[in-house]
Amino acid sequence: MECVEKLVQAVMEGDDEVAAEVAQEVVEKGEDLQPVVAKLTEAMRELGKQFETFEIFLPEMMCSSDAMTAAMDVFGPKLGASGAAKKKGVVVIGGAPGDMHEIGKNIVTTVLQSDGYEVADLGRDVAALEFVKKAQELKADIIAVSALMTTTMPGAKEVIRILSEQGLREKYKVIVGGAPTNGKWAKEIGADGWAENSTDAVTLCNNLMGVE
Ligand code: B12
Repeated sequence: MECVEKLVQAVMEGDDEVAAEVAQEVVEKGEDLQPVVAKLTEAMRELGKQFETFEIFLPEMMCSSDAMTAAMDVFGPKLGASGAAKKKGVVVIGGAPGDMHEIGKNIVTTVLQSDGYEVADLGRDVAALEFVKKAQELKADIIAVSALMTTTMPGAKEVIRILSEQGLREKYKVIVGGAPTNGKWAKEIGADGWAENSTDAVTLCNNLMGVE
């Protein structure tokens, strides 16, 4: 348990080298990684609050982002390895156009992969048309758009508009998420679902795919 706390501390302090090292220790100790990821997510949320109340500033936030990414890079393959053997579905995920935030999207990606989904992560600031093109190329089941700013939320609506315009809307389930979003907005823009966090994102995808 002690090394999990050390890991949370490394992320809070923004030390990516220590975060990577301790994440490796956590893996070697055979810890259940899902609750560890949940704790790190909680820590990032706490940092988010501190950022908003000017207790910490951009450089600190960026260091913590790097430390979180370093830990998730170590966990990613391990979470995948412990995941379901059978592919549950194909998800194309990305950050909304103009949105450079990626931590939450990366967590959702990793957790979906660990639950048996094939996930194509298009990265951040993804053009709406790119989501559609990739979904067609990969014969995806779900398109997932992550928006962290009120100004980038319309990007998700644009993805849905393009799908409708191209007569493809029925082919894909579209899900949305990110701190400023909510279920009401998701309904308003005609999305198939919204989830508050990575655990709920898995439940949402399972429900949409009709799997457990
Ligand atoms: C970290 C951070 C950054 C980092 C991003 C680093 C990175 N590599 O991602 C840096 C410092 C670079 C940054 C930059 C900026 N940021 Co910033 N940032 C944040 C902060 C503090 C935390 C976001 C975060 O990582 N949270 C932790 C993760 C784990 O949570 P999450 O992202 O919400 O994800 C979870 C859920 O939402 C959900 N989820 C996420 N995506 C999806 C997708 C789907 C499909 C589903 C189902 C679920 C889901 O699951 C995730 C895991 O549980 C937020 C504040 C906040 N409270 O959100 C501001 C915030 C988002 N940033 C903001 C702003 C304005 C900016 C900047 C313009 C600069 C600035 N003035 O601060 C630039 C934007 C550049 C751009 N064009 O995008 C504003 C946005 C305001 C708005 N208009 O809505 C916020 C709200 C802060 C604020 N109050 O001012 N930021």
